[in-house]
Amino acid sequence: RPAQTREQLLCELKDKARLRVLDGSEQPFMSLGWSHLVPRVNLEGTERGQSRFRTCAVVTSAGSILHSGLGKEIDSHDAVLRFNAAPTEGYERDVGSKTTIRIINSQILADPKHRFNTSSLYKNMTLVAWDPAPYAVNLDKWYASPDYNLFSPYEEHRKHHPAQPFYILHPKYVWQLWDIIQGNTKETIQPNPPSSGFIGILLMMALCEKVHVYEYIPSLRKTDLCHYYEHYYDAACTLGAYHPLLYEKSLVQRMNVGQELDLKQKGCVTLPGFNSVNC
Ligand code: NCC
Repeated sequence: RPAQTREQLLCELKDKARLRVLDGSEQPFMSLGWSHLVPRVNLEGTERGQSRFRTCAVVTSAGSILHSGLGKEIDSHDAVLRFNAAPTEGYERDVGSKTTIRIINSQILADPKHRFNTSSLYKNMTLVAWDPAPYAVNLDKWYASPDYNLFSPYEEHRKHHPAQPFYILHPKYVWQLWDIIQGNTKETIQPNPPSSGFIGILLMMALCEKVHVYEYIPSLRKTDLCHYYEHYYDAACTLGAYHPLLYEKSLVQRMNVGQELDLKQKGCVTLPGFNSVNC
């Protein structure tokens, strides 16, 4: 049954969207020795019931963040999450300069054009990667043929930079988020995983007391410019084609506890972290 109120929705998410990363305890990763490969500290960083960060910012890559002047506000948060290859250099006034966590899809690891191993975009921060595995996840099959090969670059990177926290999201977590979106949407949504944006928002709700999301729901600056960092125009970047973006976004809008004016002027949605939700 779909959640009726904001409180019900938040409680459903808190209950079902439990953060899960590959930890080497399942096959084939167990035999591959991944329990020694993955970071020893867990992503949440603290005991249950305590948040790792107080206030957090999720900065989407949407073109509408250009000329927002939100940089200072974004950097004032304890932790800032960014996506894929989104840069800060040259855009500090609008997007800030702090990056605490970066979520990357498997294309970033697999496609040489992103220079994952050498680019400074992926250094000095926590990395969280994911790959669109099939819905009925079989980890052996997924390891043998991921959408984009993220496994060998991950293994390499862990060996060369063991001190950098770097995780791969469990595909069951990604599909669990899809189930929650479908369960709260009247229409039948496409059977493709949620966008990195939705995944990042839910991840931060597990890590922070309060989450401020910028330009996921577009402000009055709404534009067809896909990303703030490149000259490419496509309304599908904001509204969705492959990802169920429209449905993810309406779900996030239903969870907003912030002001209507913040949404219009800053494209800012405010969400309570799971530890701040009492069910
Ligand atoms: O474009 P992308 O996403 O990297 O953007 C990150 C997240 O920001 C939100 N967004 C972005 C643009 C926009 N106009 N409105 C938005 O709301 C979305 O929530 C989005 O998830 C992805 O989700 O991983 C995605 O990645 C790109 C691409 O792979 C990477 O940028 C690496 O080059 C995908 N584009 C293509 O595959 C061509 C995109 O579909 C989804």
